[in-house]
Amino acid sequence: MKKFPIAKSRRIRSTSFSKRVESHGVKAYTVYNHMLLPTFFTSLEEEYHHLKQHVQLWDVSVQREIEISGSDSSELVQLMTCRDLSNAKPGICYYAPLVDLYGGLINDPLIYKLETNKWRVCIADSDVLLFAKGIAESRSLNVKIFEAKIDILAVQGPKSLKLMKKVFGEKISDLKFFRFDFFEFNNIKYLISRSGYSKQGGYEIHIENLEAGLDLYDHFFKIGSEFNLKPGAPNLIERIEGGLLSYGNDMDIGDNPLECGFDKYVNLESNIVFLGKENLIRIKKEGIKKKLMGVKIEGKSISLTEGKLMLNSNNQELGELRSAAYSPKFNKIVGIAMVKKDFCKINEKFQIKLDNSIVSGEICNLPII
Ligand code: THG
Repeated sequence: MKKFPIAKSRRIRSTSFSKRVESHGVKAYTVYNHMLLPTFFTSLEEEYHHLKQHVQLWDVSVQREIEISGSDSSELVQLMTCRDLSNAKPGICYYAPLVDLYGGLINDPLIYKLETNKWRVCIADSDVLLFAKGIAESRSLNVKIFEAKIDILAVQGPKSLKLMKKVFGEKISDLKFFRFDFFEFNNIKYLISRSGYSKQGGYEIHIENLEAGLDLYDHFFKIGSEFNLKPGAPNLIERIEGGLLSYGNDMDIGDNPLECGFDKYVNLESNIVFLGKENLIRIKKEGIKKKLMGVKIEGKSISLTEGKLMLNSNNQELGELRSAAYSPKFNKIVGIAMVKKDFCKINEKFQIKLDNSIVSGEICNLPII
């Protein structure tokens, strides 16, 4: 397949690490939140194996942080999400679906409460800044909303703790999954969360001093060879197997959080106020008509770049393939599909047309095990 380079411009923003990533040999970028996101350096498959055995450093600055502060900031953050944040505490990461008036998914960020009236919404790929500003204006809320000048490095993989200890000291061992705290390197303080877009474990370093961040990046590679540290990026194969959803790929504004399996983050019983609450209550009562499921498909390669790929059975469409990649673990294609409710059964068989030939597949759970 012919490949086309991305023409860079001011609209397609670089991160403070783009030059570093390029000197380390990035092979392809995608665009996410109007910004460059590396996709791989060697190959998806090589990096998949490396990520599961060693440790990687990722430039995930595209996970932009929308800062919301002011006396009405908690009200605004709660208005945007169906997850009950009324008891949210600083130091904890909250994965929270953002929904519109109709219950349609706007984004699926990690939300960090920094202090009583200061939040950071670390977003997936959609313009949450505009959504937040629209709500704040229409309700005359006393808030300040802006995209923070923060870039993020993720350290991911089974050796991430050992590497992080060498840089930030023994204290990092105390940090539990989905918690955040402040740690120092070279007299600079960093907010670090034990989180990241892989199932291999790791940390995300939120960098405000972008100059110092470059030194940190170089320091990692100076000391990382004993852990076989390599540059990397969110890995398509690993994240599909792990069931980590990708906004804009697996789900979008035409899907609601119940269809995406976010049930435990849809808190309809509590007395919180958020947009779309009435509609989500109705949707839950009526029952959803489709749901995100895992799929396994016979085949060695797949490309989702040209139009929709439908799952069929007996001349009936039973779902739409939203993400897919060849998995060396299963020696099959693995994917995430939005499947009509009647067909959301484990081992349910289907056919799919790939490259003009019809191949078979079956529905499975997420994560794919
Ligand atoms: N890290 C941070 N911000 C982000 C992402 C991230 N913002 C955009 C995007 N990624 C949001 N999407 C996800 C998807 C899954 C997870 C995090 C962000 C995730 N899920 C865990 C899981 O499914 O196993 C845990 C969920 C839970 O326990 O609540 O980690 O990667 N900062």
